[in-house]
Amino acid sequence: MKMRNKKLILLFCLCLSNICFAINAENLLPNSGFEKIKNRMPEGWKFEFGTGFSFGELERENVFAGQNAVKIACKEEGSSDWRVLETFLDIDPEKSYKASVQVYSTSKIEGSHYLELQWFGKDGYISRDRAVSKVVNKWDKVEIKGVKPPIGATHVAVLLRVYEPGDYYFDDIYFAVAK
Ligand SMILES: [Ca+2]
Repeated sequence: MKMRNKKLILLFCLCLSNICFAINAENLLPNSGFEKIKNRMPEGWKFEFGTGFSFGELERENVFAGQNAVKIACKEEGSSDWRVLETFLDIDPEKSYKASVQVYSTSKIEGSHYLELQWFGKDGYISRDRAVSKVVNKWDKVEIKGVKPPIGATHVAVLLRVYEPGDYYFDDIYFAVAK
């Protein structure tokens, strides 16, 4: 094969891998569809209660895809969320990140729930980026597109967070390097 053809093929492969990366960068979260179950809970995930009155459970009826989703039933204003067991993921501060999740909310209250990225550094919490769905009683995709971690950030907590009374269902969560 001529050298020029080899170069063209190489260039084509490089472009293809970049396109694949752009479309579907590796999900950094485990069990993102909540399909693997252990002790009646989604493996690798936990419900974290903060304040108010709410509880989290595995959902088997109102799901976006597959057999399972996660639910938060919030009875009283406060804060609680689903998160990975270790809470934090290490990040590369030079890179941008993106996240999305499918959400079904019964609440009409603005800011009732968020897909939330909380950035932390060596001295603790720095800032957050978040996205919300305004659609009620229907599955909707919520997205955070290409955010750069704040200066000093070393890790992130990806939270499916609820603040106001209502029932909230989450499925197919995604968190990845944007570029
Ligand atoms: Ca699922």
